[in-house]
Amino acid sequence: MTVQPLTSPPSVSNSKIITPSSDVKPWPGLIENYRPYLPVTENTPVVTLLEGNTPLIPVPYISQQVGKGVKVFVKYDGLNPTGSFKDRGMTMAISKAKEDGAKAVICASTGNTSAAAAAYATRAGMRPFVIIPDGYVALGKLAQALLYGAEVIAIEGNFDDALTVVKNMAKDYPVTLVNSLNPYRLEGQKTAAFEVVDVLGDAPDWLCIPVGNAGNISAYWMGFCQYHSFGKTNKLPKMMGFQAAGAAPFMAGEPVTNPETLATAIRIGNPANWEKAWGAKDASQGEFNAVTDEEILEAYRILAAQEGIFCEPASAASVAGLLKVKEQVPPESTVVCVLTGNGLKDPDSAIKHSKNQVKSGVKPELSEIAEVMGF
Ligand code: AN7
Repeated sequence: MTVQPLTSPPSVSNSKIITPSSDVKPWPGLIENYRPYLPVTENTPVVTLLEGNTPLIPVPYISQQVGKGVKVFVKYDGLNPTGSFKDRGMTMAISKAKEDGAKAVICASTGNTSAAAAAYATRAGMRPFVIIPDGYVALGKLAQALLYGAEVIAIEGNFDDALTVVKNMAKDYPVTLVNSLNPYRLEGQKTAAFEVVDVLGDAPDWLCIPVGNAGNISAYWMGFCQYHSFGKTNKLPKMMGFQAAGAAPFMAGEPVTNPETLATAIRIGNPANWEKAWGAKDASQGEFNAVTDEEILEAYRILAAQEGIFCEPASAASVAGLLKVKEQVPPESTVVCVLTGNGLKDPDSAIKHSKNQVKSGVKPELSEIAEVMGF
């Protein structure tokens, strides 16, 4: 049998092929990129989906709404491999669990943690178990957890009940807990603060962030403080944490027994990282505040329809919060709002709360379509 020699397509001359310059290196994932700042050794088996390195996007419409020459950016962590910031913590937690010889992991979740745990545990050859509040996990997140191979158990109870269950399971059974009580989760998540500083050249003046279990706000603060101690930033940001009004234990000053919000990701009444988050708020002279579901939805729609950025409702709490307290923002300052999850996670909310709806029942005729288009 003769093998045809490979030839270039005749219309493409080699001189026209653009090759990447040799100093452009592919992103190696956040553990490799920030290895000196993370509790890993050469013996740690790094489990990665090349998470991190998410864009810091300027949002001109929102900047204009705040006014006073304030520059607002969003850290769009919905572009991580499973669509949320949880991948940052999970690459660390699963790598360390694998180093310790774990065969199974467990988490309670409002959805995103379960998707990330399932993906990374599967990749590491471990069994993922996830406990969710029945009926309160967005469709995309559930779809992910199932397809990644998690064993999904829905309980009659809320996230706080699920967290209590998994803490006890991890004590009594051979499963490693990968909720944010696992310290490696926060170690991974702190890299988002590093990335913000690496792009801006310094810390922002404010960091606005949604708060649920309060792990992410604690992780960002750790990251900013660590970079500051290494001389990578001149300043530290004010940490501005926003909870949903119906699930705002930090405003109540005590756990909330029946948290309710359409932002199901942050439908949490008893945050596990309570002390750490208050420490971050106090040390940074920041603030906690609550935003109503209506304010969350308004920010959700503004992000999509004015900026072209689709996040999930819980993520929009950071922008809703900024717009709520915009009078307090110092002139000419730089503000980063964290968008924790991708809008595709929750298609039901998008369709239900969009001002725009499908125009259906239209015949495939030019004149009729033109009329619907307003021509
Ligand atoms: C999109 O997945 O708790 O304050 O179980 O999914 O660190 O809890 C999710 C939390 C914000 C709150 N935005 O972060 C879970 C879970 C989104 C989230 C939060 C979550 P934390």
